[in-house]
Amino acid sequence: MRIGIFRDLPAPVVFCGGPAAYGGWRRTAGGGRFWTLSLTSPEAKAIRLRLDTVFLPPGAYLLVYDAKDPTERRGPYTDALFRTDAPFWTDSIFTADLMLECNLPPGAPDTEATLKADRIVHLYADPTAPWRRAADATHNDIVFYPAWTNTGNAVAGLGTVGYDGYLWGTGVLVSDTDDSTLIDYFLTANHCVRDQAEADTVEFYWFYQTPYPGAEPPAPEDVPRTGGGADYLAGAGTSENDFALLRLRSVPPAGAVYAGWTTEPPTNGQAVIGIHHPAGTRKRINFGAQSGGSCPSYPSAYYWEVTWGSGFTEVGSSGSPLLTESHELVGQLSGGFSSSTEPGLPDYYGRFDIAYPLVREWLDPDSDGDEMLDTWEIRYFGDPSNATAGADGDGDGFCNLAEYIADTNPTNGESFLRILSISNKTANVISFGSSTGRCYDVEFSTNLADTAWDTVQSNVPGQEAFTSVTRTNTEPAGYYRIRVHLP
Ligand SMILES: [Ca+2]
Ligand SMILES: [Ca+2]
Ligand SMILES: [Ca+2]
Repeated sequence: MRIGIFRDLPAPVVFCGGPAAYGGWRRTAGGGRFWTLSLTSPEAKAIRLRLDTVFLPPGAYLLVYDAKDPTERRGPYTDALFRTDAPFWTDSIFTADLMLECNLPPGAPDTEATLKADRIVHLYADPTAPWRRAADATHNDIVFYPAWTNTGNAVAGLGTVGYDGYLWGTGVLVSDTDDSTLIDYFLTANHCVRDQAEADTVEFYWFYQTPYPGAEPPAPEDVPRTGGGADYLAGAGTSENDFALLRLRSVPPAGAVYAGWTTEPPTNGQAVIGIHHPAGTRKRINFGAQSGGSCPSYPSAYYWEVTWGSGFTEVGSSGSPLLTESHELVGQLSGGFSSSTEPGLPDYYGRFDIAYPLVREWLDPDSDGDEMLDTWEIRYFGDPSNATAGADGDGDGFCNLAEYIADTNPTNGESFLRILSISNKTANVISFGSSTGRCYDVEFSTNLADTAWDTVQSNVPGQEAFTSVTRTNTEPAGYYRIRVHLP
């Protein structure tokens, strides 16, 4: 759903090495300098600004803020964020009067600051536009379905600078099967985020929902938002199952959760649930069934047809998750026909089981579930399911799973977790073979038969090749041992 349009600036603001024609440098109390640019887009609900070229000296940064309320600000944007091969879009500021500010630290030469701003996105303020329009009472507000509150907190509204303006959609954080990491994978429809250039611009709107029954729903500008864009990892267009898998570049707010998923196809007639932001409004929920039909305009092999018994979707719901009664994701909304007047017409969701082979390397990095990641099994055994956890093919006394945990080579009998040396001088320096992807605990005991050993140091990040830990008191004499674990 388009909720904003491009407006090119009457002339690009080019700012290269000096105050140019748009206002001079001013001094800050701290000895630095700053420069501001004021932009007005009448009737705008919000503005994003495209910076085509930016170079900033170390310590310099940009800010954008509401000219009428400077506390409404985003940034600082530093040089590390700007890329030479892609324009940078500032985060939305909900105002018609935007200020762009460039700050230089004391002593920084202004000849090193270069900036070109040439285009804005103007988000509609027209009250008849779908964005923030009056709530439609026939939608089911998720606040009245507490069993879905937690799963609903995986769902976010999505703002994307698309080819023809600012698009609104929905998407969902999805979990992966690797419990040792927490990575912010996000699934939406490909027609909401088509490629890396669009993913660079995405803003995620969290908890855009009625906080408790009877409460006023929040405005989109008042909910937590993550900017900074996303990495576009995988996707397929509408001629296939219309999905995009992203990885957020900024951490979502506390309280956001990760939806589980399944590749088990929902059977015809199986109950399914949709959670979405219809027409860019607050979060809603639908209840229906996988209805088994197909539509000529959707290649049926790639889509689930869904018919709602309660609720319906609208533009803006695109990309939203389809879930089973077990709260497991099975697809994402591409489009369809349900509406307020004809809620019983079907919708079409791209099938997650079809996307799975393309997203498995991120979401299911241990596809055979033996706790050894596919990448490791492929590296040493040539196939993601070739390693047998309990086998010890290289005969070093450590089974493959133990060698995986230690990140040692399971095909080399000389490679296994061990202490390399212990110095016995004024301090004991314990050196052991290690990997940068693992953490180590060093323990001490005077008696090998002890069940509880003293911790010398725990959670020591592994260095490349070997790591050393020092115990300063050398008395009493005793024994050391090393434990290894995933971070
Ligand atoms: Ca495995
Ligand atoms: Ca072994
Ligand atoms: Ca080995």
